Amino acid sequence: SSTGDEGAQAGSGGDGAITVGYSQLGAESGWRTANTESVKQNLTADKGFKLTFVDAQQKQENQIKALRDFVAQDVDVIAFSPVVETGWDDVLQEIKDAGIPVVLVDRTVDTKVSDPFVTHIGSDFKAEGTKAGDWVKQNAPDAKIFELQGTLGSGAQVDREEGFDAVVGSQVIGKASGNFTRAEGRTATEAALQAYPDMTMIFTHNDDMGLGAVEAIEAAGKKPGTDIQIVSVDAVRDGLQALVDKKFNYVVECNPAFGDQLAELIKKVHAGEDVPKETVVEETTFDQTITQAQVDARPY
Ligand code: GZL
Repeated sequence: SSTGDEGAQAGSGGDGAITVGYSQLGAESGWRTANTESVKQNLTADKGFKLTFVDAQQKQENQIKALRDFVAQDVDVIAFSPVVETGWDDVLQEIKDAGIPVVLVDRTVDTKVSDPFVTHIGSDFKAEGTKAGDWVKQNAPDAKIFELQGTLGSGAQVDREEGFDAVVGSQVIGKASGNFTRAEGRTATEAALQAYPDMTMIFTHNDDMGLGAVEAIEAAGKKPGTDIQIVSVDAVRDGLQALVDKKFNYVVECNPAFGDQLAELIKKVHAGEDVPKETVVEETTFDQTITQAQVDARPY
């Protein structure tokens, strides 16, 4: 738990290190892998941390168990990226009662617990949806769009859909979730190609599902990026390669590499210093003018 100066050593991993319990939601996508890398590269012993990192395989019950274990271990700070927005009230109250500060990472929570976390760092998912919608409005105003949604009930899915649909919702002819994975993106697209034969575009909530959609579109004898355009979010290297290969048409970046900013936030939270309620990470967009050299230079 957070300590005063007299307790600086107690409960802080003994050697003055800040003990951090980190509940990562899974390893479902290239984005998540890069995010985990960034967290592990920055919450290191030589930077003053003692990190307990637990992967939940996209199961909320696994996250709740990990969070309860962190309370039992009386870590100094808890950081977590919630797989979905709701269902956290009990465990967030237990963490609050234990006096352990929470740093919310990436995805968001919807809870009735008052003041459940000290600070959040992540993307503005609604802005990402809006950017995708704006491109479609400009470049494909007659597109008939199938929306390939992320994990239903996750902040990323809810807000990307809200942002996108606010701009071009009238062009959306169908929706289904691919749970942010390549395999489920492929099966959802196979079904959508049957259900919506007049679709001309897919808006996918992440690159991994979009790459699964490419496989389904090609298996159906159609050309991704031409017969069926693809607008995606994340901008991991495989997604940007699809852009160079003209299989994707537009990619909105979602930046996973904020481990350094997270480390600074956790240090301030542990020290009881003021931190902003929200840190929105920087991110841009990419279209087919991207070069192979730019893709090769991407760190993840
Ligand atoms: C967004 C993150 C999403 C990514 C997906 O910040 O939560 O989850 O867009 C990942 O690739 O699965």
